[in-house]
Amino acid sequence: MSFVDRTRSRVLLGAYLAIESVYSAHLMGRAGFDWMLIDMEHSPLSARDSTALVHALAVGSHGRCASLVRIPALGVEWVKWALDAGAAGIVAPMVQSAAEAEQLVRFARYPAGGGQRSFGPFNAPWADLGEDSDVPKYFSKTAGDVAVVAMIESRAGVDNAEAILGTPGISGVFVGPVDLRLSMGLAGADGEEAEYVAALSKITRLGKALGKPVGIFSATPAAVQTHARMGFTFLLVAGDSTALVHGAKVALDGCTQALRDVKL
Ligand code: 3PY
Ligand code: MG
Repeated sequence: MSFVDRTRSRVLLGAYLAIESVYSAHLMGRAGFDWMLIDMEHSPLSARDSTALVHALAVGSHGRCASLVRIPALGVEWVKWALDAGAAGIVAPMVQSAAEAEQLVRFARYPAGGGQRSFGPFNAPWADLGEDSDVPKYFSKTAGDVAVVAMIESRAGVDNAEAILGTPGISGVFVGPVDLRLSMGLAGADGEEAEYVAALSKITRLGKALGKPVGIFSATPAAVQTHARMGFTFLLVAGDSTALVHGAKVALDGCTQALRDVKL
């Protein structure tokens, strides 16, 4: 089932991968997340790294975790490498206008889907664990289902949200709350300021009206509840690097506390 179809039945929980390690992608794949953002925007992952991570996630999760590659910029080469890896979708940062959304669709969709994506998905079959996976199957059956997600994370993006989300070939939008708030002169990943809340409400309202999923980074369990109630259907709630720091700290703090009780 495509990523977009999966968002229709329940709220999907995801994490990001920032560590260029196949081993760590396997482990994160096994954790049970519905989807994973492979973050080329804010981690220096090469195209080769992200291709390996897409494949490792498929294996680690037994094909259950959808990989969405966040490309570093709206460049045709990034879109090609991400989709030709066999990713379930791409996420493009800082889309601010219908023209940028149309450009993204041109790069990401084959001509049958209204774009100009060039043929060459030779790595794509290895993200599909089916025994019959091969390049022709990817081209004829899978490629049309890839999620093409535009990030709205600026005031301009919010102003143009209807045109961005309504662009044919755009599957949905993902809100970057930190950048959006920065563009509003606000700090942090969440808040209840009127302009910010109105922006999120506008985006979820549009998603519902157009039948397209909207996602967001939810920094805390409380934010997960708020965002789910608002109508966001795919949430980014954790990451490999933060999980590593958190897990190490929990172990260290627990043992430090335990040692205090030992009389030597
Ligand atoms: C942001 O909050 O700006 C993001 O890009 C989160 O992924
Ligand atoms: Mg951002």
